[in-house]
Amino acid sequence: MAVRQQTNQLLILICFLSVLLRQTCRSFAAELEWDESGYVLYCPCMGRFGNQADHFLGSLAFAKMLNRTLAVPPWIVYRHHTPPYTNVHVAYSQFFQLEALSAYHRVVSLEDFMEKLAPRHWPPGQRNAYCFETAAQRSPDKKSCPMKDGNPFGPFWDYVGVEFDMSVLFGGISFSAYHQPQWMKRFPPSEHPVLAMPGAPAQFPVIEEHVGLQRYVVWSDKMAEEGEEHIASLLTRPYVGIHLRIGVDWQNACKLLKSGDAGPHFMASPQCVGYNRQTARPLTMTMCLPDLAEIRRAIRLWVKKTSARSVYIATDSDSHSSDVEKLFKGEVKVVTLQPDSAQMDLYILGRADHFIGNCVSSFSAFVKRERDIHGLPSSFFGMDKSRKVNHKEEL
Ligand code: GFB
Repeated sequence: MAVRQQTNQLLILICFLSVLLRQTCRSFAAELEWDESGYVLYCPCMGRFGNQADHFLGSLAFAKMLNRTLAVPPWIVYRHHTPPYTNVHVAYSQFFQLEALSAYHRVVSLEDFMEKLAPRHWPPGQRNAYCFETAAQRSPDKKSCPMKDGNPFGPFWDYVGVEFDMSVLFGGISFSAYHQPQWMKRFPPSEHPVLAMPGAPAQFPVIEEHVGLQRYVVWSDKMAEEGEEHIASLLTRPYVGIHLRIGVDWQNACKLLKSGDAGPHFMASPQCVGYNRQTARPLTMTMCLPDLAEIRRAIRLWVKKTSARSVYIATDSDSHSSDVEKLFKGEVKVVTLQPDSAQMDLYILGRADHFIGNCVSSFSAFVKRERDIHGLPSSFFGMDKSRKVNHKEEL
C-alpha cells in the first residue's frame, strides 16, 4: 500500500515536472522564435554612455519604423585607466530591464541573438554588413564596410563573435522616418533578414521626437536596489543632485565654443537651448563649463528653493565638495560617491528632489530625460542666472 502511494506521488511529481519543463521550453522557444520581419544589429561605437544612450533611443525607433526586432547591444564601457584596462561589454540587462523595452517594440539581447538564433538563421558565410557608401570609401577597396576597423569596432564584433562576409552599401537615404519606404523597398527582410551596421542607425543627439522613449529605459532591480540603499544611507531628503562635467576632455570640448562657430547646437545642447535652430537660445561658455562661482551660485539657489538638506555631487573630476560645504556652514550634507560604475551616479541624480545638469553633456541629458518622464524638476548650470526661475519653467 505504502509503495503504491509512493509510486503515485512520484508519478505526480514527474507529471508536474514535465508540465513545468514543457512550459519552460515553450516560453523559451517563443521568446527566441525567429522573426521573419528581420533584425537590426549595430555597434554602439560612438562616445561613452550618454552618447550610446542617445543613439540607443534612435535605434530603437529605427527598428520599430522598419518593423524589425532590435538586437539590443551591450554597452561599451571604456576602462582604460582602471582594471581591466580595456573595453568592457556590459549586457543591457545589467543596468536596465530588457523586458521593459517590449512595451514599445520587439527586442532581443544581441548576446541571445548570437547564441540562440544566429547559428541557425544567420550562420557564418551569410553575414552581411550594411553601411553608407561614404563609410566604405574609407576601406582599401572602397567597397567594404569598416565594421571591424580600429577600437571600439573590432573588439565589439569580436566580443559578439562575428566576422563579416560581404558588404552591402547604400546611399541617398537617412535613418529618418522620411526614408522609411525606401528602406522597406531596398531591404525587404526576405532578402536582407539581418541589417548589421557599423554604428547606430540614429542621430546624435537624440531627436526631439524620440526623447520620450526614455520611459522604456527602466533601471534593473539590482541597480535600483543598490541605488536606493545609497540614497537611504548617505542622503537626507530633500536633496539636490548636481552633475559637474568639468574634466580635461570636457574643458577641451568646450573650448570649441570660444570661436563662436559652434552655434547654439553643440553636442547635447538642444535639450536646453531648444531643438529648433531658428529659435534656439544662445549657448554660453558657462553653460558648457560652469566655473566655481557659477557652481556655487546655482547650488545655493536650488538648495534654498527646495529647502534641501543634502547635496549629491556626481562628477568626472574634482567634486568641489569642500567648497560646497563651506557655502552652507555645515548645515547641508554634501555627498560624493564617485562610484565604480557611472550608472550609479545617474541613478542617484535621477532620484534627486532637484537636479542641476550640464546642458551640453549627454550624461546629464540621460538624467534630465528620465526626470522629465517622472515629472521631477531639473535646471542647468548657466541658465537661471538673471531671471526668476520657477520649477515649472525649468521642467
Ligand atoms: O556619458 P558621456 O557620453 O557624456 O561621456 P558626455 C562622459 C563619460 O564620462 C561618462 C564619465 O559616460 C562617464 O563615464 N562621466 C562624466 C562621469 N560625468 C560623470 C559623473 O558625474 N560621474 C561619473 N561616475 N562618471 C561626451 C563623450 O561626453 O563628451 C564623448 O561621450 C566626448 O566621447 C565628448 O568625450 C567630449 O556627452 O558628457
